[in-house]
Amino acid sequence: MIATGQDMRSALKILSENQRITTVKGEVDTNFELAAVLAQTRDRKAVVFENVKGYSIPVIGDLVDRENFALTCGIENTLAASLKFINNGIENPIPSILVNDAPCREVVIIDDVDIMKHIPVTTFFEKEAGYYISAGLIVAKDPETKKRNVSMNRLLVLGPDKLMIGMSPSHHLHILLEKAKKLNKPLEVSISLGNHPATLVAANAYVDLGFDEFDIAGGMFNKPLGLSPGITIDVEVPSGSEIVIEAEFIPGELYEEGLVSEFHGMYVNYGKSPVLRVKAITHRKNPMYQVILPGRYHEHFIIGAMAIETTTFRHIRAAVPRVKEVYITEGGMGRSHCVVSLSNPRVGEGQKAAFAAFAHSNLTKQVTVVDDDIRIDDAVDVEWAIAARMKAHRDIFIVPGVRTDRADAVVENGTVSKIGIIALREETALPKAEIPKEIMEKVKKEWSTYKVGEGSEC
Ligand SMILES: Cc1cc2nc3c(=O)[nH]c(=O)nc-3n(C[C@H](O)[C@H](O)[C@H](O)COP(=O)(O)O)c2cc1C
Ligand SMILES: [Mn+2]
Repeated sequence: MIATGQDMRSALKILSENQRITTVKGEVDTNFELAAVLAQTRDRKAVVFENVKGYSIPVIGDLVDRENFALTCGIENTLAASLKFINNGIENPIPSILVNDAPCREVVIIDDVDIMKHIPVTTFFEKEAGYYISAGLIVAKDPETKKRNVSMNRLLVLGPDKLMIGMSPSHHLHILLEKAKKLNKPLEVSISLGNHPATLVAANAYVDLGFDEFDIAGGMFNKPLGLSPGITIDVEVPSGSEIVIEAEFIPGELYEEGLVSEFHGMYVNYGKSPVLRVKAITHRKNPMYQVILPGRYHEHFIIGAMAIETTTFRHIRAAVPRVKEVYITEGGMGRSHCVVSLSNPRVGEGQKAAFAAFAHSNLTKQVTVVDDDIRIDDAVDVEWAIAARMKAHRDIFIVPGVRTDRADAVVENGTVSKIGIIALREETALPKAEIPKEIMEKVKKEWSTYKVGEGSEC
């Protein structure tokens, strides 16, 4: 039996019960049209495309935003709650278990594999090379240690059983491929499509090589993630996956990708990338296909942002125990800009926290440090701290030439300049003008009795 509550279907059920799903009944084309609908929805509800031209499989988009994550993980929709929840998954990981009854194996296709025939793969941006699978969890095993690794990588369809896979040289999957090459061993990968928001965020956690990201998902669910063994390869996937592609790297084969969108919303050209040969496709009965609109769109940001802010929090905490919260902003595309709050920091701890954040994530290049009275996921509050507490000549520092990821928008020779903005209160700061705390609390508690704009919340 699949443990309940770990698959995309159970997440969709919760979203549906909470009116967090938009159903698109009209026919949409996989050629750009589906992407255009996702690009123009504004309420951040999950979108179910029921009528996809040429396919009988529905497509799910925009599964994850912060509210959807909170609902499907059973937590409050606050930064504090999500940090605590994801951090618990990393701090108390639970190893996955193999389960016998795997819905994702209900239908098995081995002999006539044809990706485009079985899966409604879409195109996204005009100048890209073609059809991309964007929501796949890539599962691989270290050829030396056999430890599992899970990540998300774009896959470009090259033929009925061929996919190109894009991966940053700094990521673990790339390291595993290099190891396999050295050992002259093939590297197998299972691609899991259609997953619970918690599993998607777990896959994006910046943890050490050898730390199985599925164990983080188990820690978040507080029960082991149920996995199903591969059919043609020795790599497992979540048993509740909607669709699974089993593949292996073709030794030495590379494909010139051309332009591809990045999280900053612009095209980049990364040159050649490795190619996979697909050995099997399996799926649930009546499967659904998940799409994440890549580029500069919110789901792409948020999945990464929620993972990165939690691991950044852990990294800062090791250096500055007074850290309260960490937020990765949407303006910074869920990657580049980070806001940190500290409780009663000592002199110089703001700078220390900024350096810890820079060091943790290649892509974090702006860190703003504020006190714990600031709501760091509120851009106006953060700007207030900068306006009211920062002295620019003293509190801004720039570190040029820091090694970064190739994906940064202004990367130069593999490096970027990082900026720290310390917007902390000085002891001599003007006192904050505040309404008495007990009256504020009383009004909050008795809010409904004031009949302020009937139905509004305080
Ligand atoms: C929707 C989405 C798509 C992504 N696509 C890629 C990609 O194509 N290439 C890549 O290197 N990283 C991509 N990432 C980021 C990695 O999955 C992420 O950094 C992960 O933590 C890397 O894991 P690893 O170091 O264990 O390989 C993507 C992230 C998201 C949320
Ligand atoms: Mn990893």
